[in-house]
Parts: sequence; structure tokens; C-alpha cells
Amino acid sequence: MHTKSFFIGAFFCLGVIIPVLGQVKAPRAHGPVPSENQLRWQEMEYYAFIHFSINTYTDMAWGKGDEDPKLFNPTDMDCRQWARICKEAGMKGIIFTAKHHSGFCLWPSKYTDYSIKNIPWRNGQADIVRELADACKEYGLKFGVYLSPWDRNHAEYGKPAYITYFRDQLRELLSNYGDIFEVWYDGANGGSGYYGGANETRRIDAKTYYDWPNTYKLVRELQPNIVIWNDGGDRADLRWVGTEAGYVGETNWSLLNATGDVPEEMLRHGVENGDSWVPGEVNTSIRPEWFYHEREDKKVKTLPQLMDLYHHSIGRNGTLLLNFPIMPNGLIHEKDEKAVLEFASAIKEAFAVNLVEKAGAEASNIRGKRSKYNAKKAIDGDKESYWATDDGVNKAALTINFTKPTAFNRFLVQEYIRLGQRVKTFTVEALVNGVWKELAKETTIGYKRILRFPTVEATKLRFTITDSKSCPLISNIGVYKAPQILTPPTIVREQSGDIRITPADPESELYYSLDGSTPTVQSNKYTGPIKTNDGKADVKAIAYNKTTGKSSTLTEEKFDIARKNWKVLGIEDKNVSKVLDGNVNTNWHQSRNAKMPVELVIDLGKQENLTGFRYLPDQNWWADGSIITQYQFFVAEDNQAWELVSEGEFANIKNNPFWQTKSFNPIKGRYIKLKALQNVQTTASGYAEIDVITE
Ligand code: FUL
Repeated sequence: MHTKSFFIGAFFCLGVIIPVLGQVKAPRAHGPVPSENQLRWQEMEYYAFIHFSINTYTDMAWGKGDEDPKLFNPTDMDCRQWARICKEAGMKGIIFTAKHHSGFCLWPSKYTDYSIKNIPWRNGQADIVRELADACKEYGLKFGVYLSPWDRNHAEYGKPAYITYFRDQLRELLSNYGDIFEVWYDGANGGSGYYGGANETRRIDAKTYYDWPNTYKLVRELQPNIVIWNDGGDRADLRWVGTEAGYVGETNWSLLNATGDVPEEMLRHGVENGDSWVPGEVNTSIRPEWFYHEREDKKVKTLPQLMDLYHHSIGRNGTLLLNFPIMPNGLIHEKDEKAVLEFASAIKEAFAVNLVEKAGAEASNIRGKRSKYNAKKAIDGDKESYWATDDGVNKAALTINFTKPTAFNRFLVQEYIRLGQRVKTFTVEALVNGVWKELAKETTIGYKRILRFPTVEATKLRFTITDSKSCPLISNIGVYKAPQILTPPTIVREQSGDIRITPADPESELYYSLDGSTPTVQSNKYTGPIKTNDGKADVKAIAYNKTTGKSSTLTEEKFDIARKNWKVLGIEDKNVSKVLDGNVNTNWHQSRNAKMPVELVIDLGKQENLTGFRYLPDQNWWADGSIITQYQFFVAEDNQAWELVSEGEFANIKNNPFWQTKSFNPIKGRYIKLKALQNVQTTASGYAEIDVITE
């Protein structure tokens, strides 16, 4: 080669090579960014909650603060069982209710007598916080504490002295048990309590009473690597997502404004232009309630429910805090263990093979044309490298080229959030037989977004960012083919007494039993409504897919006496029958003009031997103001001489609006009356269902 042309050639090559060598300007942060503590926490993704306290022994959701400490007697307690299960389930840490609203302390706090140091169990020598912290260490799990700000036992609650007590306890927990990754301050403040014998209602202003800024200062001094969760007062490091039902919004910004209240609905989505990084944590229980209740042994979340939970939390830019209630004997129930381990293997199976590993990637725009921010960086499995576009290019597409037609049904994408959350909208398409087919049209991404869609076989996948706050930075993309999981059927008993079993997908066959046995394909095949004599029935059912030969997990429902001849009295509105129709998705509300207390009187048609009642509030999240929180329940033989058989609170019902079951001493009666003394907000009490329990 001629020397001159060699130099000219080298000169032009260099022009191309220089950007490759890294002269391209790195993207700058956009808007609020996470702290190191928040980043470390976000990468944990999945960890456990453990609810255990004095009210485990009284079958209540919230202890009142006057429970006898001697009741606490976990004969077989083994924190290593809890830690082992969490570890095997793929969780990264455990947050423990060191003190719940009852005020009962599960460590021997110096500052109160209301703790495990004053009970016969283990001669008052135990320290469950210590045992669990040690077990977490042994199993390589991080450890966190729940210290309820509301304390229904403490005499000074509501006064300044309690804040000193609260901080003293925090100091104990954050100084003596090693590293704490998260501290949890529940915002509940139901008002009434024992309060050292005062037995009264005390209201506080959750924003000012706890002086959060100074409490946070103390926390950060004692545990510099901690993240703080708080839904009741000041803005903390993490936010509640506004529900305990186990999901965050599909649009989920990890941002909020530092000042100013956010409506609960907004907590689900974050605030697009918020001025602070406050990511969402999805907290929910593996059973309907947080504490153990034997009646919920049949209500452990099913595999499809847990999979939904996974996709609605971790798959929507949140973390998942999944609760295990501890039984009175001190252990996690075997059904909960089985469920969570099945869940772990299903996740492993679903995301076992990332189909992009053998694929190529190209992008419509690459920062500095051919730089280290190229498309491959999104599929190289390195979370620190990322595909980026030029500044000002907020729309761009990345195409994955498969080497052969490839079947898939999951798409996973992650932003490089260290420099902020940017993507506002995007689409996913597949090239099927030479034609682009849209699979999804979505909003935010954040740390991680996972989409599910019916299986397609395609040669290419195109991920198009249609709008972004600033040049998008994509650190990871995954494409998977997850196996199908059959959803168990739903079982409903209509007011007529007929039992209907419905599959989640029409291709499934249904098999059921009425004798308590576990149904198989040899059991009764469901072909239409099942008639019952008196309504009572113990129904178990499975869905079965003939093509795959797979069965779903079991659905179980136990029904008490039929409601066929029941009548709601004194209400003209025809819709009132919805409270008896067996369908949890229909409801009826008292008139908006009603004045509390409001009553619902039902004629059972004949005398029954009653031992309890059940109330299910309106299941629509927007109806939460209508949920009854304080009630009285009466029984009469004649609709006149009413006897009060049960009264009190439906604790935590607003956040956890499931069936409320209340038992009372057996009584004969034909008429029942549920009196709502207080609702969450409005006076128009709402009801999805009312039922009774008979002997
Ligand atoms: C709620 C509390 O009131 C519940 O009892 C439970 O601890 C849950 C995690 O937070 O709001």
C-alpha cells in the first residue's frame, strides 16, 4: 500500500475508532436517583415478613394491649425453620414484628415489662429477635425489624414521654442485633387501646407526633446502611403502594414529592415528576391475614396467585415483601412452606433459559454511533453495562434477532436506574411469519419490568421506546418461555344453595369431591350446578387440562346453611339481595344520607343454632371508605328482643378487606342484625356478603 494513502486511511479509521475507545460522553443523571442503600435494597427484590405476637394466641388481627403475656407459649419455636424456608424460597432477608400494635415485645426490652422476659415460656430468658438475627446470619439472609409506632399497651402513648420510649426501643433494636437492612413503621393508629389501664381512645397526628426527622436521624446514625419504610408520617426511603392486596400499578414511577400528601391511589403509581426517589415495596401475606388463624389453613395463596403476585410486584418495578404468619406453636405452617417452595421452583423454571443469549441485537440509535453503549449491552448479562441513545433521542428501537424461529411468552426489561428512571412508554412486537405483531403496549419500566403474553413463535422481537424523559438507558433484556400453570377453579354457592364451579380457562375440565377427599380425574366430573340439601357443603375442586395431562392446585370452600330463604328486612332496594348472592364481586351500599349507626337486619327464615357471623366488605378498592370498622352483632328470635352477641373492631380491615369472621357463644335465633358503628370514611356502609356460622 502507498504510504500516503495508508496515512489517510488510518486518519479516517481513527475518526471512527476514537468514539469506540470511549470518547463518547457518558449520559448524565436525569431527575432524582436512588441512594446506594436504596439500590442495594432494590436488588434484593424478594424478602419475607414474619408476623408473630401475643395476638397469635387470641386469634386476633390486632392485639389490644391488655392480653395476658403468659398466653405467649410457642412450645416448638425454631427461628431456624423460618430462615431455612425463606432461604430455600429464594428470599434475601426477613423483616420481623419485634413489636406489633399490642405493644408486646418479642425481645427483652429494658424499657417495659410487657415482653417475653415476663412469661413462663423458657423462664423468661428468650430473645426472639436475637434468635432470628442469628438464624438469618446462619442462612445468609439480611435482617430487618418492624417496630409499631402505635402501642396499645403503653400508658404514655399519645404523650411526649412515649416518643422517648419509642426511641429507646429503636436504639435497643438497632444497636444490639448486627446489621439491620430495613426498619418498618406501620402507619396504623386505630385509636382505642388499653394504654396502661386507661382503656380509652387516643388520637395522635401521625405527621408530627413521632417527630420523624429526628427519629430518622437516630436510625441512620445507628445503621448507616438501612432503608426506612413508613406509610404513616414523613416521607421515608421506601413507600407503601397503597394496598396490601399484593400489587403495584403497571405505571410505577419510583418517585414522589418530598412534601405534600399523596392520595393512596397515587402510591400505586408514584409521581412521574416527583422530586424524590421513593420506590414502592409490595407487602402482602401468603394467607388473607397477617397473623395466624387456623381457619385460613385452606386459604394459603395458590401457585397462580403467587405467580400473579410476582409479576405484579417484582415485575412492575417493586420489591416483594411476602408474609408468613407464625402458628401458636412457633412454626411456619407446612402448607405455607409447600406453597412458597412451589412458587420458588416455578419462578426458577419460568426464567431458567434466557432466549436472548444466543441472539443478536441491533438498535435504531446508539449513543456516539458505535460506542460502548451499543445494543449488545442490553443482552450481555452485565447489569452495569447498558444500551444508551444519543442525548435528545428519546424514541428508539432495539431488535433482537433470533437464530431460528423461537417460541416465547415473557419479556423482561431493566433500566439503568443509577442514573434515574426515564422510560415513559414502550411497545414489544414479534416478527411472526414475516409480519410484525404487537405483543404489548406499556408504560414505565424502572428497575425491572416483566410482561406476560400468550406464546408466540417469532424470528425477531422489537422493543420500541416510544417516549422517555431523557435518552433511555437499558441495562438488561430477557426473553423466556415459561410453562403454563393451570389456575384452580372458583367455587361459588348461590343464594339458591346451588354450587357452581368455574374454570379460569374454558378448555379445562373440572373434578370435585363433597366428602372431604382430594379430587382427582377419577372423582366426580363437574357438568353443572351441584344441588345441596341444607346448603352445607365441603367442596374441593381441581381443573384438569386433557392436552397436557396437568392438574391445577386445589380450591376448597366450606359452606354453612343455605341462604335460600333469607330476606333482608326493611330495605326497598332490590340490589340488597347482592349481599346474599354468594358472588364476592357484587355488593350493596347503605344510602349516602344514612346516619351512623346503620343496621342490616336479616330474617333467616327459620330458627338456627348460631355460633358466629362473617362479613365481607365491598371488594372494589375505591369503595374502601365504606368498609365497616366498628360493629355490633345482634340475634333475636322474634325481630324484637335483640341480644347483643358480639361487638368490637374489624382490625386492619381497610388495608386487608377480606372475610371477617367473629364467633360468639351458641345462641338460637331467626333474625340477625349487623350494626355498623363506624366506617373507614363514609356513612354508606358497603357489603359484598353476609353469612353466619352454625353449630
Ligand atoms: C398493617 C398492620 O396494621 C397489620 O397488622 C400488619 O402489620 C401490616 C403489615 O400492616 O397495616
